[in-house]
Amino acid sequence: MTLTPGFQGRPRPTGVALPPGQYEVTDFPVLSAGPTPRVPLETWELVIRNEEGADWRWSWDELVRLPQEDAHVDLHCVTRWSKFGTSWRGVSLDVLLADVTSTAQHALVGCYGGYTTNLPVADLLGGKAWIAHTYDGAPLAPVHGGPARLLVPHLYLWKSAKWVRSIQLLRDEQRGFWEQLGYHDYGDPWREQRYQGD
Ligand SMILES: Nc1nc2c(c(=O)[nH]1)N[C@H]1C(S)=C(S)[C@@H](COP(=O)(O)O)O[C@H]1N2
Ligand SMILES: [Mo]
Repeated sequence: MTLTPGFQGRPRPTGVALPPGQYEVTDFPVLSAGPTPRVPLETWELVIRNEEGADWRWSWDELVRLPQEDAHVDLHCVTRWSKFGTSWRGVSLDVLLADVTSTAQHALVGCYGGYTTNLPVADLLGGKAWIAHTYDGAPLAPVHGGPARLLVPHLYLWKSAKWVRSIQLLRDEQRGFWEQLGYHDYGDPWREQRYQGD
């Protein structure tokens, strides 16, 4: 196996390493492009809109009554920190998208507070993405996206939209906040897709 130069973190299971250009942290940094929105659970909702403009909506009560999953995943931020072995609980996007009629291949995720990010619909499916509301056994802290955030840990963390509110399914790709500013449309940490053209 290849050892990552300069790796100083805790021992990792054989074959598990940092993506290129990353270093390990043990704290949980906060990166937000604006203030933390406060979203009361009574008015919280998640909306998935398909390419025809039809909506599927879930209230907080409806979300927490859906089948829940635990996810134990590594996080990789484009600012080069990675955090290993984080524990989350939430609803798989497979569950939410099962009801939705769509053949669209692109998604634009929207948030309370106005942040957006884009990714392929395929990356929301197949057990790779969750609407996460619990971190380390406790309600997700507002600074980290509570009451709920998208969690797509196989992509750089800017795709894991905090305070998630909507997912628009689109025939044509539409860029989100960081993507419009030059960050990568896909953002695979293992291929070091930080900026457009990487
Ligand atoms: N709504 C929203 N989601 C967001 C962001 C943001 O500014 N607003 N920042 C993104 C970026 S750049 C990163 S690295 C992660 C940081 O998540 P954390 O603050 O929980 O570490 O959230 C992502 N999701
Ligand atoms: Mo980030």
